[in-house]
Amino acid sequence: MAAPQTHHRTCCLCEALCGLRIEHDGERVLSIRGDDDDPLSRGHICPKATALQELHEDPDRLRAPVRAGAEGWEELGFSDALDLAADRIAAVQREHGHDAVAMYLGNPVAHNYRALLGAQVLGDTLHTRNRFSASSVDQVPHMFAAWTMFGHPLLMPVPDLERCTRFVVLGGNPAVSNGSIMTAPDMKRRIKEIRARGTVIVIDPRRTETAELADAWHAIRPGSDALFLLALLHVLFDEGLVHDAAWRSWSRNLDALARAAASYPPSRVAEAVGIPAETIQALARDHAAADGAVLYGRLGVATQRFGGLASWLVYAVNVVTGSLDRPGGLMFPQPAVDLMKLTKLAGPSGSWGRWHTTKSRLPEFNGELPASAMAEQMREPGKAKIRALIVVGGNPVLSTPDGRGLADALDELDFVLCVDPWISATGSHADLVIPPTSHLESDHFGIAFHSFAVRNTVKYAPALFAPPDGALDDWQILSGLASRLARRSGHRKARADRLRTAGARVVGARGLLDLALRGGRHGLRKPFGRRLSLKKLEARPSGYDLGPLQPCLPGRLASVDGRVDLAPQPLLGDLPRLEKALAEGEFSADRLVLIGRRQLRGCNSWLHNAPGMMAGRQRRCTVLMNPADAASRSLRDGQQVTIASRVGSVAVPLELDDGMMPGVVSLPHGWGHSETNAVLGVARKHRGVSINDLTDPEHIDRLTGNAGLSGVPVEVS
Ligand SMILES: Nc1nc2c(c(=O)[nH]1)N[C@H]1C(S)=C(S)[C@@H](COP(=O)(O)OP(=O)(O)OC[C@H]3O[C@@H](n4cnc5c(=O)[nH]c(N)nc54)[C@H](O)[C@@H]3O)O[C@H]1N2
Ligand SMILES: Nc1nc2c(c(=O)[nH]1)N[C@H]1C(S)=C(S)[C@@H](COP(=O)(O)OP(=O)(O)OC[C@H]3O[C@@H](n4cnc5c(=O)[nH]c(N)nc54)[C@H](O)[C@@H]3O)O[C@H]1N2
Ligand code: SF4
Ligand SMILES: [Mo]
Repeated sequence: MAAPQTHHRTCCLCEALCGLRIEHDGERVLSIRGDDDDPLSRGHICPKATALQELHEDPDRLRAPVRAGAEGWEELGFSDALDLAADRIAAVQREHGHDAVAMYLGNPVAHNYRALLGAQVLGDTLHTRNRFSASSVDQVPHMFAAWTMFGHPLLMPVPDLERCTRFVVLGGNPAVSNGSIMTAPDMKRRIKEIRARGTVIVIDPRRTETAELADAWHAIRPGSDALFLLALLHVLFDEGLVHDAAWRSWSRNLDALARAAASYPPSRVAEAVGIPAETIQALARDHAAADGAVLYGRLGVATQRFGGLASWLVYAVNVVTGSLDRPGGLMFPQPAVDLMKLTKLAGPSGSWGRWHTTKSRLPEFNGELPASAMAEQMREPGKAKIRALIVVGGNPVLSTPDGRGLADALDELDFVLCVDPWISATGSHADLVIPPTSHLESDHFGIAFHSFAVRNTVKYAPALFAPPDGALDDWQILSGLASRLARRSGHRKARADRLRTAGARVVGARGLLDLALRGGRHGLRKPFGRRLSLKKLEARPSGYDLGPLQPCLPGRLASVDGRVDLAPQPLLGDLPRLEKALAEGEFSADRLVLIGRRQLRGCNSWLHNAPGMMAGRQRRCTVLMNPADAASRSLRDGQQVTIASRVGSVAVPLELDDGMMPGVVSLPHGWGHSETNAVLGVARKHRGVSINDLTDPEHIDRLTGNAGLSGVPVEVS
């Protein structure tokens, strides 16, 4: 055995970007620890980091492409697999047009710069309007608000956790998720530090792990956040708590915002929201009085029927309380590789409603259609009918509404390709699965998440192990497929496609990253001398600290007039839909509704095959219910119950939990590893059920197209 060596890297399993020190002998990982010298994570890791070793060694991880044959999965070479995929996709596009081929990008794509750049090249070459991603079961409403208010969908501000004194968390559980659209490793320590300076408050239908660490928890009725926020604004305006400050000079439409809030006194919404009017009043007053208050809204705020409205109002509250762009408030990171600037180079920033889904008429946003409508687009006849699908690092059968319906629709398609290291529930329905190299066999740069980090830092890690001979990484697979398609293409832009894909392959993912670093905003600044480059980053394996977040408005705004729009027209136009829901009793406490939850030893649908993540005897896929709701239905703790929605039903064990708001039940997402052809030996033993066999494609934020995963009406028996 060779002498142990240390490799520095960044964990790619969640948004926290923790620095790792991996001891290895050149062939095998010996241990994985936190990197004390990493300027962002300062030594922190969570139990998931060690899964990187298990994922690398997992015998179920594919080392070669497989195709579905009469006798089950058959291995083939990478080059043959890419040729096969290109032939089948080109044939479908030739016969039925470019929209007949759809692409879905999953969450790991954002964690893998090679996949992100490769997917961009492939997407451009497909010329299809049927583009989808996990964004529309996640943060599209925040992007919509950022686009309409600040001018760019990626201009999403983050809480300045290092300096705030009052941190109010609406619909996020960072103690478990490790933070989202807020790259902030070691949330438990950060919460303690904020409490030592001030206050942490959680507003959530469940008394979450984060709520347990906070000063106060308020239960809120799922889907009612927009009403709550309007009432909060009502108090701020009504009691003269909106002061004159710098933000007035770079914002507009304050009057329209005040007019919108005027119709929502706390007394009017308290019952629907489930929070007493006096509490809403006190929350508004305390927020306005604190020096360094920040309101942070996340997944629970986005994945609901009024996610667009709620995301807008979260940002609006921060502006009118003087918190936007202020130390201790909600601030804009200034990363070394500025995604916003890069996407601006590629074309206009943001778009909405340029085309729609065939039957439900849901709008395109930022070049993508809602993932909730994928099955619909496969079934509905017409020019935009999907006949083939490419899934890159995604598992929509488990992660999008009515996953069962989607699985059935996949079986009707002419061709399904998954680019994935495993044969997942979605891969189970594929004709071809092409695996990229393991995470430890590729280099890493946090291209997406430095843009949302609570401190500006920059770091690059080379591959730990050399990939096996002939293996391809995500970039090589996706750009290789793109160049084959360009050669077979009959599109009027085929020549340009051939040039573009050839150019991209010559420069390579690493070369593109180097160019982006050299051209980035920190390119001419210290501490790395004149110009930042990959070479300089490689020489500093724990990365560079670029300092705390800095005020940067109005300069960083991307809106046409250089101002923040406090009351964007599309959002004002969505208020009648909220009014209608309120009038129709959508938020009534008599209706039992479903929400989701995350678990520490999981990563959406794909960490359940790592034995260390599944250790322990505790059942994890259970439905949580308030004891009072169980008593009124004569249900007992531990009993197997059936949960039914408009879309489907599942059977799971019941777990009583007085931390659940009455009228709300919670299931974790990412479970349900029962698809026949999936190859996941460990996960299958624990299977569980998929929450998305209950979530409803029609329970949606029609404004932004984001899935309404929270607040789905259900019955439990
Ligand atoms: N009901 C409900 N549904 C939800 C959620 C919820 O809270 N409740 N959360 C939503 C959210 S926030 C998200 S982001 C989505 C996630 O939805 P998806 O992205 O569709 O699903 P994942 O479970 O992340 O699946 C990722 C797949 O990528 C593969 N993979 C892992 N690493 C790589 C890699 O480096 N390269 C490639 N090519 N593949 C890789 C994995 O094997 C796995 O099959 O789920 C959403 N769905
Ligand atoms: N361990 C682990 N970490 C993860 C992941 C994982 O699967 N496992 N997934 C990663 C991904 S892809 C993402 S996007 C992030 C998400 O990270 P977070 O945004 O922190 O998401 P969740 O932990 O799902 O927390 C959402 C909270 O919203 C609450 N909620 C539900 N409905 C409503 C509502 O209507 N209103 C309000 N106010 N609250 C509501 C839920 O009870 C829950 O506590 O986590 C990432 N980190
Ligand atoms: S918190 Fe996230 S980035 Fe850090 S070790 Fe855990 S999974 Fe990895
Ligand atoms: Mo996500």
